Amino acid sequence: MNTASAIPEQSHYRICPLCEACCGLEVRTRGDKVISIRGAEQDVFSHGYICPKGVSLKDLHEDPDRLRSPRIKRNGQFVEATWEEAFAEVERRLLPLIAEHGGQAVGTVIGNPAAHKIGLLAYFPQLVRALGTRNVFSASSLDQIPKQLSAGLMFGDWMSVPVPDIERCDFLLMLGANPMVSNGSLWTVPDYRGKAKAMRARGGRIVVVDPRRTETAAAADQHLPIRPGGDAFFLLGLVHTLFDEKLLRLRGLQEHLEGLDALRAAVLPMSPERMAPACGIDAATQRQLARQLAQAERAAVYGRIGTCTQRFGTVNSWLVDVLNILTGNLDRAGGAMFTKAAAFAANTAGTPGQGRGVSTGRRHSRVSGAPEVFGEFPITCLAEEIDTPGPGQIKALICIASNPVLSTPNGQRIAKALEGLPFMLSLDIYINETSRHADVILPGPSPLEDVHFDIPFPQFSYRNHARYSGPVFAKAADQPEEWQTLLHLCDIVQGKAQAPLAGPQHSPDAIIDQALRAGPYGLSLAQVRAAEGGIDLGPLQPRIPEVLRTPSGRIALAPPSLLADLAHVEEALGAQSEGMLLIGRRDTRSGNSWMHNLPVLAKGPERCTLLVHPQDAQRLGLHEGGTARLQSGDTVLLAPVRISEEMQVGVVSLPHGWGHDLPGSQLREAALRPGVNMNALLDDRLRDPLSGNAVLSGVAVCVSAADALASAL
Ligand SMILES: Nc1nc2c(c(=O)[nH]1)N[C@H]1C(S)=C(S)[C@@H](COP(=O)(O)OP(=O)(O)OC[C@H]3O[C@@H](n4cnc5c(=O)[nH]c(N)nc54)[C@H](O)[C@@H]3O)O[C@H]1N2
Ligand SMILES: Nc1nc2c(c(=O)[nH]1)N[C@H]1C(S)=C(S)[C@@H](COP(=O)(O)OP(=O)(O)OC[C@H]3O[C@@H](n4cnc5c(=O)[nH]c(N)nc54)[C@H](O)[C@@H]3O)O[C@H]1N2
Ligand code: SF4
Ligand SMILES: [Mo]
Repeated sequence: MNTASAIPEQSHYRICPLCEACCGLEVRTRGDKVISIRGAEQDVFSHGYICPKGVSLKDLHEDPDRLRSPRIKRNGQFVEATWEEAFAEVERRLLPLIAEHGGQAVGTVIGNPAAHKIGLLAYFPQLVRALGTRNVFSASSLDQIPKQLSAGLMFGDWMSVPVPDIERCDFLLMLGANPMVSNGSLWTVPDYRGKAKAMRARGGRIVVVDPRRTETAAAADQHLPIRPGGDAFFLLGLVHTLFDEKLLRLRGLQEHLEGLDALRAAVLPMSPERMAPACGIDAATQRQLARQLAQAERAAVYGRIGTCTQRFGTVNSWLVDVLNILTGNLDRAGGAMFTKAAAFAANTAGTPGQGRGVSTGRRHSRVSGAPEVFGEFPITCLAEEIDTPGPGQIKALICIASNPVLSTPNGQRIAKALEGLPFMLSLDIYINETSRHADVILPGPSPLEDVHFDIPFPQFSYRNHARYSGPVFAKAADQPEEWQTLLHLCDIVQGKAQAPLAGPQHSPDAIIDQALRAGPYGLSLAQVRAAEGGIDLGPLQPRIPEVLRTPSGRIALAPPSLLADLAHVEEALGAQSEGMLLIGRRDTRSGNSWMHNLPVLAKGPERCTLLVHPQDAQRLGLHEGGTARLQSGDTVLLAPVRISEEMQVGVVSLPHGWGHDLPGSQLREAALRPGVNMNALLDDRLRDPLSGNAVLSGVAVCVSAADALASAL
């Protein structure tokens, strides 16, 4: 008998931290080796579903490029350091800057993976407070902040975002989302594919509005190819039709609404006939869809990132819920409903049915004067806050689980700004396009060494549930938890560098237990832990008026700032753009900018390709497998061409998160097929002014053949 087989195989339950679906996984191990990763059948929420990324946790755990100890930059080179040395270096470099310029001069960025990690999410605010900085930036302003703002204005809390009750729904209208690939966003719904299939098998209909015939659109009943950026016009056409054709059906919502007349007046001029040219969907189709929505027994409208990353992101997000309300589908079984999370939800705390609501613009960014939203400034203001001299300039940056050099429009300006920055600290697990600029890098443990309890996603889930998973492996003795690192940074900033790392009484477990006990189900951590695979808390239930936290205790149907923005929608009606419109796309085997180093995901055909409609390809002289030249301003990218009828004429698609050929990154696998960074083409000044969200879609670029000679042969 050899020693390997003498070590028993073990099975561990682990919630996947890699996307919003939060699937339960079964990780089988022997000793310190991962043998297999599967969907956990016993999971009450995901029932055994898994995607290829879940399997990649093994590669992530084993990745030789993943940092297992801190790095300090000495003479331009990273050297390995102990934790003591690294913390001492932070103290030595950061404290004098704070002493000279104040805590305000320290910028903070927190990125996407933090949303899945309680150790980062729950303790980041303490670091911000310890610094006393207003310079807080995050991936939210590249993503969902418009939806949070519209939900906040309408329902009173930033997290009160209704989700489709897909298991009881008959008609789903979906805009700007591709859950078949993304696995859902602001809608925690593992196995969307299976649920959509079941819905259609029951006779339900799914209509997808997307510039590209995506995987989700191809599997739906109807695909409406919208002009990129055209959603506000389209949604207004639908809302107008509901009033115009007297299709309103408010059901029990009527007594909980305010602003119906103001809304009616505002949409009066927005007829489908006027909106059609701007959205590319004809008036008859808009009217018919509005009728179908109004007549469906149980319908839901859902809009996601494609509707947020536009000039009218907040208006779009608002109109999606206006449609849910006017058709009587908000807060109703089979419609768009509010999840009731077991812990951490502001909409289960305080006085039920009333609250302070939300506000924005309590302060403004120094250079562009962008309003603060949800405690943050737009991340597209980061570079200018670093590279524009003057009082209040950012002199040091703490970047946590974020890669803005690749994920943010004009990331090349951020890279340049970081080069000139007096001090940068990264909390990251790789030396990548952003962390290569750091002076100190502090890595977190492997995800398999971490506890998992989600704060945001159980607030957007298709079903109520409570789940927790412990670490699969013990971490190295000297490796701090990420929350300990954050708390120790607070100590350093407050001049208490000698304090020991925080003990278990400060751990996430203690916070989770408290939050569960204070939550609406009165659970404890011990109870949730004991139930491996989680506790099912049942289908979504109606929550109006209890869920509302608006000052009036009503749903605000016509928030003044949104009505005011309609004047700009009106102005944009006749706008023309030149060139091809560029949109993004996600791939099953990717996770934004940082998962291209994992062999199990990296294999297969090249994925950073430009999708082009055959007619455009012919007109531009592009051919399958050839090279396209994309230009915007001074920036030129070369990308391999794929010709596809999924595209609409005049629109091209390139995925984001690529461009792994920058000097100094240490991502060996990713560097083999680096791809190009589509964000290098985007303009960091283009934002939705209400939410500060970046415009990532529908931006005009010049496309031509880079290999014109080759194609002529
Ligand atoms: N053009 C375009 N751009 C986009 C988008 C788009 O659709 N189109 N999407 C946007 C969206 S939705 C988002 S959310 C953003 C995401 O943008 P970012 O917030 O920048 O996130 P990622 O690109 O996922 O990079 C995550 C970083 O976290 C690190 N990391 C991973 N795991 C851990 C961990 O456990 N601990 C720590 N400390 N670090 C870790 C990775 O190494 C990487 O550096 O990108 C946005 N950018
Ligand atoms: N495999 C994989 N999964 C992921 C990620 C990943 O990178 N890879 N990222 C995760 C993250 S951070 C997020 S936020 C979620 C996002 O999850 P989703 O919101 O589902 O994101 P996408 O798949 O980008 O789908 C957005 C869709 O909007 C469309 N679109 C573009 N412009 C417009 C427009 O003007 N109008 C309309 N109506 N549609 C438009 C695009 O063609 C695209 O199909 O995915 C998460 N899941
Ligand atoms: S769908 Fe998301 S949560 Fe589920 S296994 Fe894949 S990456 Fe993990
Ligand atoms: Mo995101």
